Amino acid sequence: MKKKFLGLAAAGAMLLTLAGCAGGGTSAGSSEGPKAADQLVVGFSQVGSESGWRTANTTDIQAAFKDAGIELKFSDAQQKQENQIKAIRSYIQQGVDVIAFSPVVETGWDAVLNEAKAANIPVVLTDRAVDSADDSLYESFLGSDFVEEGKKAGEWVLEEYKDSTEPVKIIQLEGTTGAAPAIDRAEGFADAIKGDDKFEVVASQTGDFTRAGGKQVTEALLKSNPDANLIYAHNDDMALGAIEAIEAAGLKPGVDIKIVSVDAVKDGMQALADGKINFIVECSPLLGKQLVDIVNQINEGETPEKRIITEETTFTKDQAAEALPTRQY
Ligand code: GYE
Repeated sequence: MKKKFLGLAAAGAMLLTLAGCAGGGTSAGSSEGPKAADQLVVGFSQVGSESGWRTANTTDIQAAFKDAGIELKFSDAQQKQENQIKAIRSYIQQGVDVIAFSPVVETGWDAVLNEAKAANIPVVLTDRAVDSADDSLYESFLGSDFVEEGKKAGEWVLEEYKDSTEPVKIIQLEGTTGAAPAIDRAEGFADAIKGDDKFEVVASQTGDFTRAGGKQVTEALLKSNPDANLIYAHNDDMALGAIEAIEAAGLKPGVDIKIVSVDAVKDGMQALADGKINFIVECSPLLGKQLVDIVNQINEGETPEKRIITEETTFTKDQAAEALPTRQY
């Protein structure tokens, strides 16, 4: 099987030589000029399917490439960096025109990104950032400003408790350890509340951005912190898990324990409209169209913006009720 594949690859290389393309590379935006949309191939490595946000993000990206008539090779890494590295290596081997991926964690990408660079395949980061000193390893980073999201959550907390003189005990449900949105949402929130020492984060643990994780961590943390006033969840799914744990403990989510979260997916918005979550900071998963635009720019030999920040808002209970009927995700 393997031999046969190598044979085909060798035959392909010969054809390329005959066509006069050898040595120049065939990736999009190279000296041969732009390819037609139906000749373009993009390899996309998704984080996983850990949350409602992620599902919406996958659907949107797949639909956008279908609409554009561009082939999208898709792989789900099940929240494991090693799987993403494997997928990227496989896209390099297949000689796709552009590789896009949403890095599950920030660090540990330099080696594989250098391999893509050596193969002359441009890389686009979507949704999450990498922590690398060398920003020539990717063309563009498309996604939200997570520090800003954490700050908006913290500012809501400041306002909500502005008249209170009592201490405010906060449980933080962190996203996946080492992931850009977990690191940045914690940082933005901490920054917003640091000026007033009545706010105290009494416990902070990862729920891995999942509903089950949010439930389990909340169950445990409510036992060790029965006097907690507020939960700050790095995403709606963990907040929804927390609601289950709070109710199981005989308490009222949104009243006995307030909840602020990030994303604004439909289930989260419903819980907000129902008064079980108190405030949501939006994080849009609808990145497909912009990703297609970036791929087209690269194909045309243009330089895309290095950083494209998603526009987003925040929701109160009433705003959620109003937005729900037409909410896309
Ligand atoms: O907030 C969360 C998801 O990377 C912005 O990942 C994304 C986050 C999103 O699992 O729900």
